[in-house]
Amino acid sequence: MTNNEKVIVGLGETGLSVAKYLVARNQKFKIIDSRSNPPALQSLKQLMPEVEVEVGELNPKTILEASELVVSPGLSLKTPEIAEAVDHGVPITGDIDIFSKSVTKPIIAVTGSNGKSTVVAILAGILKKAGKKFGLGGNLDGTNFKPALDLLEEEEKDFYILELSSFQLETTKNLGAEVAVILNLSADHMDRYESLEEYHKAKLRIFNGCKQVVINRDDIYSYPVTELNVPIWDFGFSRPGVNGLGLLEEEGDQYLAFQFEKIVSASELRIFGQHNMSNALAAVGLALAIGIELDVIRAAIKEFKGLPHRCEWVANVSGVEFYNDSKGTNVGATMAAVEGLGQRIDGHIILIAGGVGKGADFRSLVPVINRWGKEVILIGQDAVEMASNFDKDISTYFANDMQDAVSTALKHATTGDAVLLSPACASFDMYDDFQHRGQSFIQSVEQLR
Ligand code: UMA
Ligand code: ADP
Repeated sequence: MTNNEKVIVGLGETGLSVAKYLVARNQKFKIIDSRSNPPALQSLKQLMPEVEVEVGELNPKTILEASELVVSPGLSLKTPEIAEAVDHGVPITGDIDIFSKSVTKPIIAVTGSNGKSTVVAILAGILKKAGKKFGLGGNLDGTNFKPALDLLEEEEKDFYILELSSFQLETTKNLGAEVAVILNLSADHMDRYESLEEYHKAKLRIFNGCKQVVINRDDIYSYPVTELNVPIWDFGFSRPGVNGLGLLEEEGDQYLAFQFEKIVSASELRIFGQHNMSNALAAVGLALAIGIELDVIRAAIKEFKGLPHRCEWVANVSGVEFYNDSKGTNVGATMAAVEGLGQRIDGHIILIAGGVGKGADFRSLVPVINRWGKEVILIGQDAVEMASNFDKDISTYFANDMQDAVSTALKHATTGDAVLLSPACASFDMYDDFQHRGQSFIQSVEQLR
């Protein structure tokens, strides 16, 4: 028996954006959140005081009687109350699903374990240079942040760039993107998914109904698993072929290239590391797919300076460089950051890592630490668990807090070494979010001077 009312599950940023969207369309709904004081409660009370809200638990009755559940990305569909509703045939949707049904302009959709924000930011720079009107939203953070549905309340755009998490894709049925990409896949969120396959399956939903695909030649997980009869663009580190982006070597220099045409030399990029070359190539592929001229792309790529908290240079203290990669929240990200920085410096890396491990297998970090690292300083909830995965010959220290970690790192460094914060973990045991953690690192480094 339904009460013919939609129920928004979750009153965070997403829940609030869905509420605004439904109110603007005169639709009746309720909101429910298991937290007693969900983050967007005050905003909701101010903006839409008439909306009925239940907090403190997910009342099964409310959920089972819903005409449809609009589930926020932070909640797994396996949450018992939601799973029960699914079993009873209550329809499930999410903000991106709603967005895809309302939008009338092309979507450029980006997912992957790492590099999403960097790629959408490069693409945004390209579209800006091309004079296009675009909305940028989805799973972003900080100043770039806008839940997707909020974009529909703005003036009309030529394109929508969406950064999408696997969580958002779980509730998205037929995105119908103009072009979609899975940048790469490595283990993340293993506290939510039973296996890498389950996580991959969520990501693959990005291709549903898409008109063009960009694939990463170097990552088999980026390929659609079902035959899609649509144009394919590919990127990777090898020489590019037809419709391909890749690297060309010429007289000792390396160039990012489209087919046989050089775009920029690697040394002209302001972002470093192989992973960022991969990100730049992916962004070029997406831009070409929507018909942007190569000259515009070239100019924008050269200007992109990188986002804060992603392999960001902080300071040089007594000949030691400090880098903030607080957004390195999984093992794959930290591997890329260590490798990228290791290739750039003469000395070795002292890595500051740790936090909430999300069920990750930290053994994969060992080879890059052995190759580029000097020692590891661990902080946070899963520090001991992380250390138990490392070889005995990796010097490991435990620090009480960020200040302790940073000063210990400096003590152990010599000129030419670099200290890198790239935690391979989520931050919420010690901080509000990764920006807060990055700021704490920056402040701790400043106190060394
Ligand atoms: N929660 C409850 N009870 C509820 C509802 C939520 O405990 O009833 C918890 C969730 O388990 C989660 C937290 O509250 O731990 C936030 O969940 P939410 O769905 O309310 O989150 P939003 O505020 O709507 O933010 C979400 C994304 N967050 C997540 O998916 C966890 C934001 O991505 C995104 O910017 C925003 O929607 C708008 O699209 C952030 C993120 O951390 C950056 N994403 C993860 C990542 O990048 O690794 C996926
Ligand atoms: P996301 O939005 O997917 O989290 P970001 O662009 O914010 O990705 O980058 C987060 C971190 O992931 C970076 O700080 C870096 O450590 C790592 N990273 C970025 N791009 C890649 C990539 N293409 N492959 C592997 N790791 C990457």
